[in-house]
Amino acid sequence: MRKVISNRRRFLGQLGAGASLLTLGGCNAFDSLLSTGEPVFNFLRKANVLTREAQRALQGPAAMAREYPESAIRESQRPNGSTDPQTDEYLAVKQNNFASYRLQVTGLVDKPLSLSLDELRAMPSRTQITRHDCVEGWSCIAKWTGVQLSRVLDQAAIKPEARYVVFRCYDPIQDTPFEPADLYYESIDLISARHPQTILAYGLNGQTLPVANGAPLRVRIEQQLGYKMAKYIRAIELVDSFDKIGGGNGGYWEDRGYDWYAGS
Ligand SMILES: Nc1nc2c(c(=O)[nH]1)N[C@H]1C(S)=C(S)[C@@H](COP(=O)(O)O)O[C@H]1N2
Ligand SMILES: [Mo]
Repeated sequence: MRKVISNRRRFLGQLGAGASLLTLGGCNAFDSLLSTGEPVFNFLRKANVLTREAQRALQGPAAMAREYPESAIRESQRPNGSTDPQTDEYLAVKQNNFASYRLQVTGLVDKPLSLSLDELRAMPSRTQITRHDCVEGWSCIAKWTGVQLSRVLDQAAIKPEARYVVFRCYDPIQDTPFEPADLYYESIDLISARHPQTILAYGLNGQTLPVANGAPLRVRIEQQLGYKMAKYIRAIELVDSFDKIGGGNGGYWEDRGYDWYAGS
């Protein structure tokens, strides 16, 4: 199963090495591909989807994602998607370093929670240096600190019928042509949710998580692609189906054609 991943990485590496104009620096590895030609990008994406399917079949969602040494962090995490939400609700909680922020944990739970950042920070933390892969064709290695989602789920005492965790975010993506302009949301199953590397992150590279990267709280789901890792999390909802949420496909980008299980 390691082989599948390393093959993909080798493939990406060769692609980079072959294109002499590329600067293979951390987060920006495939920028020039994106700007020079759609066909290359589409080719890359198809290859990505193929290996993703193979990985899902062979590796499964329970394996640990690779963790890196500090020396692998070469630049700051490249902000992508929403980077500065402007909704009234977000601007209100953003004041005073998110002092009024509360993470709501609702739905199929016996003990609904409303957790402040201090309460989240007081729980046992996990720090991991991992590689973020975006479907747009760039990767970035960064150090993330947060609380394991499983600990929050345990505190909320989720009901046996709960099957998925839905992340509700503060931000709409305004610059897409889709209607209605839904707020960003994502969902994962309980296997991904209880994975030891699935954390609700409030720290990035030793600092407080910046607004551009999802402050005050974003999820890290290290076996999956960037778009699964919801930023600006307002609430976590336990559900038995996501049929009636958004477009019914389990996430903002899934409603626009992306895979729900996005193995990286
Ligand atoms: N709420 C929210 N979460 C989001 C997005 C977004 O636009 N809004 N973009 C996704 C995508 S496509 C990626 S690659 C990562 C980017 O995370 P970063 O800005 O920390 O690099 O966030 C994901 N989570
Ligand atoms: Mo992404």
